[in-house]
Parts: sequence; structure tokens; C-alpha cells
Amino acid sequence: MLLSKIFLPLIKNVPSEAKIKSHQLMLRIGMIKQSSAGIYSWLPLGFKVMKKIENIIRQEQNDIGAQEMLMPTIQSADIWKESGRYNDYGDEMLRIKDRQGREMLYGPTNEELITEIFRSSIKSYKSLPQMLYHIQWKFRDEVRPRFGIMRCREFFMKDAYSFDINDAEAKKSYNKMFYSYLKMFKRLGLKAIPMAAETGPIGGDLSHEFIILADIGESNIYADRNIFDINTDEYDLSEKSLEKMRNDFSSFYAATDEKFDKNDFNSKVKKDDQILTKGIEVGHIFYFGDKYSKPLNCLVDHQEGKKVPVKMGSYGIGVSRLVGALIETNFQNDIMKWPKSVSPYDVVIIPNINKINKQSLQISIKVYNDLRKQKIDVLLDDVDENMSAKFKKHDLIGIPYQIIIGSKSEENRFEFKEVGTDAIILNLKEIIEKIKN
Ligand code: 5CA
Repeated sequence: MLLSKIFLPLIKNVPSEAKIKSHQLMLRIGMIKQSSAGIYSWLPLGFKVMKKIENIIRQEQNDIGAQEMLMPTIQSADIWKESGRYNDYGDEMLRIKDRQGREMLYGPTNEELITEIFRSSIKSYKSLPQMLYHIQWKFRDEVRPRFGIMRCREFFMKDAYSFDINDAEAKKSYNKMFYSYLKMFKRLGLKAIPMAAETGPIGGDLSHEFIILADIGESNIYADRNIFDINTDEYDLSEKSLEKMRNDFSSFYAATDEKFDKNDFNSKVKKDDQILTKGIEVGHIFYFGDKYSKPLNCLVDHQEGKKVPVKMGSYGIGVSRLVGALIETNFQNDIMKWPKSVSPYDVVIIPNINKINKQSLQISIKVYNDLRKQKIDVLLDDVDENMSAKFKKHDLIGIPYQIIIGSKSEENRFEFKEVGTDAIILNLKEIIEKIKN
């Protein structure tokens, strides 16, 4: 793409309403635009990053056998009355009436709806286990939406639901999801630590929040620093390995505020290993057994003939929140560097257009076309601006690789820079290799 042609409304000054760096950056480089309190439009650059995150999540969920589907954003109040959550959910739920006067709502989560779908389709243990997920907008009328898309009212979530015949089988599904989360966060370049957590309005007695460390995080966390050294590449999907994974993680203390117990922490973790800090919750998984299947009468035939309520868990990820979380972790000293896996473009070409070297734009276009032939998603900064303004702009846009075409370029060799390291002179073949590996 040519920078002069794309919709990228850059803002010079940091908008005053934005208090944290991810919110500031997202507004400055036109990733989002607020449409009303806690509700945002995703502009092309922001949308591109979010879609890349979404795809990694999708691949990893498919990889453990979860099946993608799509449920609506608008739900009937009836199923929420059946589960008993219609009143409990309180003011966070956006309630709507249709023209017939029927009570509807904008889904804040989907336990009821998926249970209703499941009960009308699946009748026997023979069809279990099942894991279903969708990636869909949610609405929660947060009392204090803040930090841009980090805590907003309308947000994009991946929510998955598992269905099993008994607790032991359900635990296996839980462990698979746990594993899938570790893998996807790793692909996003994030160190997300699973921590024992409260279950809140979702319910159940087993739950983990996946938290990444960040000063602006809203969760206080207490952890043994050794938990950060667990090598997640060691695990696979076998039952034994998944159990080992759960045991390894639970052998180190890691808890959020609500689950924190000072005595426990001090007795289990050496002083030197204690971490007390803040974090961002990027995912949250729950096991709640028959909390929804029982009131909603979601029964399956058991091997022994009787009907039993199916055992369920739910597994959420804040897809839109992850965009902010990635900025919080990768935007330092006014320089952004997207992880390769989610960068809006693979590489940017920055030609020195208005200098002695008048040919640099022509050379750039040739390099641009060559890279595109290699299926590399490349941005060409063809804007007529001085180099220092260009560099400042790209410090914010955060594409991890830059090809600088100007006085230092030779016939077929160009200045190539990975953000955060010194530029080197490479030919096109070497550049392509660097970008692709
Ligand atoms: N039904 C369960 C799991 S599918 C559920 O809703 N869990 S949740 O409430 O913890 O939300 C899942 C994830 O959505 C959170 O971990 C968080 O990353 C994200 N999230 C929750 N509320 C917001 C919000 N107001 N703004 C942005 N992201 C949010």
C-alpha cells in the first residue's frame, strides 16, 4: 500500500482524554475513533492489527478441536430468566425492547445462548465432548469505561464453551484450553501468566485469569517470579503433558487481588522471589459444571441410561483489549514495535524523496513491487516530507522492519533496519530472507 493513499488520520498532539500510552498511540495513529463513551470505531490500521490477533486465536482454537460458529449480539431475555442471571447481571446489561414489546438484550456473554443451542441439538454422551467458540462483539455498560479500548462498553471477545459428560472429562477440556491460551499468547509475543482468580458473575469454582504485567494494569497481582520461567514449549496435547502443565503452573504462587492471601504468599514464596505488581487481564477461563445446564435443563443421556446435566466451562479472550495490551508492552521511549505476527505491515519502505537523490522514489517503487511479488505486505511511504518527520511518524506506526532508500543506497543494496537495532546494508534477497524468517 502507498502511505499517501491509505486512510490513516494522524494526530500531532497527544489527545488530553487519553491517560495511558496505548490509548494515546491508538488515537495518534488513527487506529480507533471514539463514537460515544466507551464505544469505538476501528479504523483500517487498528482493524488490521485486531484481525491478525483474531486469526492467531482462531488457528490455535481450531488446533485443539474447538469449532467456530457465530451467535448474534442480540439475545432474548427469556433464556437469561431461565438461568436466573437476568436480574443478577444488573445495570451492566444493556436491555432493549423490540417493537412487539419483547425483552431483548445486547449480549455481555453467551453462556445462556450456547446452552440453549446445545440442549436442542445434543442428546447423548456419544456426541461429547464438544468445544464451540465464536468471536463476536459484546456489550457491557461499564460504570467507568476508561483507557480507550482496554475497558470499554462495546468490545470484541473470543468466547468458547466446552461440554462434557462428567467433571473428569470437563477438566481435560479445561486443560486443553489452558494450553491453547499459552500457545496463542506466545505467538502474540506476550508472556501471559495464568493466575488463580475469582469467578464473579460467570460463576463456578475453578478459574484462571491470564495476565500480562503492565504498570497501568487494573489487577493487582502477587506471584512467584519463577512462574515466568516455565517453558511452555515443553507441553503437548497428550493428557499426561497437560496434567504436567497444570501441575507446573500451580506449583508457583500466582494470584490476583481477590484470591490473594498474605500468609499463604509469605509462606510459599521466598522474599526474593516475590513479585507484587500490576497486570492486564487478557483472558479468563472458567469451569462451572452444571451452573447453566441444570436450570436450563440441558441434559444428555449418560452411558448408564439416566439423563444428566452436561458439564460446562467457558473461556474468554479480550481480542480488542489485546491490541491495547500489545501496545502497553511494546511501546517504549516513544518507539512502537509491533510483534511480527500482528504488525499491520511486514515492512515499510522509507525513501528520501526530496533530496539530491531524485531517483529514490523510482527505486522504492521497484523494491515495493519486488516485495509484493514475494507476498510481503509492504507499505511505501511516498509522502513528500523530510526524513526526520518520516522517522518520527514510523516510530509511532511501529512496523518492525524499515528499508531506507536514500543517499546510502547503492545500486542493489539498501539500508535495512529492524526497529531497536542499527541499520545494516543488505541486498533485496537478504532483506526478503530477514522479513520472512
Ligand atoms: N463468558 C466468560 C468467558 S467466555 C467471560 O465473559 N469472561 S470475562 O468476563 O472474563 O471476559 C473475557 C475477557 O474479555 C476478559 O478477560 C477481558 O480480556 C475481556 N473484557 C472483559 N470486559 C471488557 C471490557 N469492558 N473492555 C474490554 N475487554 C473486556
